[in-house]
Amino acid sequence: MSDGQATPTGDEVERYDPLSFEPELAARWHDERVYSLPLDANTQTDGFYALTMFPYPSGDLHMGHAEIFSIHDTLVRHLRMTGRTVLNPIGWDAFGLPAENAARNRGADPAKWTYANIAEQRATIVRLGYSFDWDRVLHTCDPEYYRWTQWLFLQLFDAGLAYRRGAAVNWCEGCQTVLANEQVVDGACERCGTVVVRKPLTQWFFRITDYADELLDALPSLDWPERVKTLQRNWIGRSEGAEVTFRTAEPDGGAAGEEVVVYTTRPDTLYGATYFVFSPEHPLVAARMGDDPDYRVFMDAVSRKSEIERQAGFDSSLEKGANRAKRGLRLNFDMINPATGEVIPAYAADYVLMDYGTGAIMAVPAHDQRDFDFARQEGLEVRVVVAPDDGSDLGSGGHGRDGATMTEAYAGDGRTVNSGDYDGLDWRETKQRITADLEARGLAKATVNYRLRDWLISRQRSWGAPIPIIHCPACGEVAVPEDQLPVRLPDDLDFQVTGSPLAMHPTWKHDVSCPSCGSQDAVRDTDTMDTFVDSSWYFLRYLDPHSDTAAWPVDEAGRWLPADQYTGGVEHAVLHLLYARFVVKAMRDRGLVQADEPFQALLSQGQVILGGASMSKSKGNLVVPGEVYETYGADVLRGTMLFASPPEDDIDWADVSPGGMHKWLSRVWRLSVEHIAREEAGLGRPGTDDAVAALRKATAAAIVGVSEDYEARKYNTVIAKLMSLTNAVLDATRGGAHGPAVRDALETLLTLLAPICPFITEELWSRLGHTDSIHRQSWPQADTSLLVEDEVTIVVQVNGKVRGRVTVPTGADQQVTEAAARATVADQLGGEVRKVIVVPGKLVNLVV
Ligand code: ANZ
Ligand code: ZN
Repeated sequence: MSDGQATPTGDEVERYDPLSFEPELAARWHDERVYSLPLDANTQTDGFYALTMFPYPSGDLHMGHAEIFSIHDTLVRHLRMTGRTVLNPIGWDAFGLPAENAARNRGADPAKWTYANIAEQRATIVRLGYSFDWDRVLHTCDPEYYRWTQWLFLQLFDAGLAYRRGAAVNWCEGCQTVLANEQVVDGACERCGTVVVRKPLTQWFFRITDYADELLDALPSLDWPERVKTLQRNWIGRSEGAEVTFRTAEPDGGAAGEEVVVYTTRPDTLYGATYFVFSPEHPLVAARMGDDPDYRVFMDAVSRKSEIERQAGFDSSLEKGANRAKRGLRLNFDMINPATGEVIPAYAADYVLMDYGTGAIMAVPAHDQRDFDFARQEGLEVRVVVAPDDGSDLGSGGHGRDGATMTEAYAGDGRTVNSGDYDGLDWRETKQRITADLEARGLAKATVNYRLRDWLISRQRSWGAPIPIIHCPACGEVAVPEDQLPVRLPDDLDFQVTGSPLAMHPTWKHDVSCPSCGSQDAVRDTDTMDTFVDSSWYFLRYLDPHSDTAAWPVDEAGRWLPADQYTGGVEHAVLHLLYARFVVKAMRDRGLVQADEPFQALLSQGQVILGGASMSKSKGNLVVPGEVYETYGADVLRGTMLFASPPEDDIDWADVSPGGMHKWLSRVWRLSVEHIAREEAGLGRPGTDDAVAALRKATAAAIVGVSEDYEARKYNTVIAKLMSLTNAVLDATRGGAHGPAVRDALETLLTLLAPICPFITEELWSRLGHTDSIHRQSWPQADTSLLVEDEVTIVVQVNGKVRGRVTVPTGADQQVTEAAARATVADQLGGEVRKVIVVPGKLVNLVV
């Protein structure tokens, strides 16, 4: 900025130095609990529940946190200024493996490690001015919290929604633990690199599949991004098909053979089923192949493949590739196709999963890519039974309908062929008829299947909420009585042991007797819960986070749920959101929540990347909020984040300019302090009428435009418009205006900017002489009369054809308008005007 280096009074203009006032304001807002919503305000009916995904406390905040919190806080501050009562809590998702790893690798105490990280993150959040309710802070690792996580488990247990069964799990020998699919990378443990194997283990599950239909059907009612809904829909994976009964072909030809049921979504392709595949774990495979050495070798190889790899083979939507080779074993018997009566070969192959459908399939290589790949690999027949409607040859390049020359499966629409009486029907019609015909013969049953599995919640780890169950030799699984909760973690765990420190603790699990029969032989369950259980209900706990009488206040849950707005990363689009939805529905069914859903609206912000790549410590391209803060302060960091893009888009830090944001805020600062100095010096001259009118109009226009953009959450254009208003103020002052219109414009600018840059606006607001906080001001209202244009342009037509345009004063009457129109086209009339049609403010049509 080139204008004036000194105030009108001759003093040096004070530079914008955010770090000279931000820390003090931040501390005050925090210490005075300015943004706390008292518990008795819970009863408010106009309440807005603004929820943001709570952070995991590993190290300090990263740029992703700064982005989400900046978006979220802007939303919240704007809502408050528009008069809403906002519940804006924060907490920490504080259980989990990293603390345990720190304990194992560096001898840290997991609790100390966790709370130290929380303290660091909290300090950063305070410094950055995020207006959370510091009275409602929770940490999921606090006994006062996990007591109720355990209570939640018991609710589900009591409802029959928590159960134990044996399941093949991803097992890491190195960490001695079960891994979630996401923790298996290229078949190895994400943390230690050990090859992951499948191992049967007794595990706790939550019966989320009971809610599969509802979880799916309610999606349209949610104001969520389509892509997130699609991810959930695919994860639930509902499909309609039929279970069809096949039989084993017995060598003597006479015996009836054993029944084996398959699940298929395409019963219409039954005539194209040229072979049969069992999951390797299918009981019939073991029964028939038991001692076969090839079978042993095969099973050994299969067990080394992780669930995730097998899913990849199973999921036809994933790209085809060399690593998708399917492992198969020809079995020592055949099957009979119930439609054709043909004897078809039976295989076991790892692309068929035991826990989906029935664990066995009819393979239709012409129309299923997985089967096609396997058929080509094994040299099996490919028989076309669906022909494209347009009569084109499959694979067009002259392949004909010959399965032998197809290069990939055909999964499109078409007519049924090679299928006896069904030939010529649309495949959907065939699907219905074949299903009905087989049903009539007792060979099929229409069924619905889901990809969704029950939620495996047990972890053989120790920095988590212990599962509140006691195993008694006489009574079985017995719930820990509620008044004995929490089942506390011992504080003398040895993290150097192999396996679960909790299970290896010498006394912990034995220090208990059966609550039901008193047996001293009872032991505690030594598993802890998946941390997704902790985060599946924290938004309920915020309603009264320190209560020791209830997990949450049921009445108030009725008022606050579903949360009006949830902001967070798309990485949680599936599991966390699905689990929270399930828990709310299950609790609703116990009368503990009224809502059907936890989160009505969802905003998934983009990622912060650098030069097109994701940031990471290992790549050495990590920008941390702390650095930006040290140089520029919190407002610049926040403003930069929001100016970079609309909230949903990624931010490439290589393209943004904290320097540019700093420059603009410096200009706002200078304009304000100069104005204040002028007023104090009695130099507040109004300026010319034109300058004043132009500035007042720019101010009103900014209020209208910016308010709309806030509602639409287009914070980047909010900032752009405020930059324009800043320029309008600058123009006015350069033109000699220094009076009330400038003050109004500056105060409006600051008020409109307050949700984004809370510090500079608060500081200047107080320097402008206000004693109350800018954040408690109500939202500015525009004087819209200033925005009415004083002239309008009218279209002039002759005989309905446009012949010219003319401007008339706004609100001009018919006569004036008509006269102006006639004058404009006088030389084009060429005759007497017979009729005049006037559409006020728009057009005049002269008919000659
Ligand atoms: C014959 C067929 C023909 C199939 C065709 C598909 C296309 P979705 O839609 O995901 O539910 N399938 C069934 N159980 C399976 C298992 N345990 N492991 C691997 N694959 C299995 O998938 C259903 C289809 O996946 C079923 O329909 C079956 O293949 C296969 F042109 O049967 B289909
Ligand atoms: Zn007992």
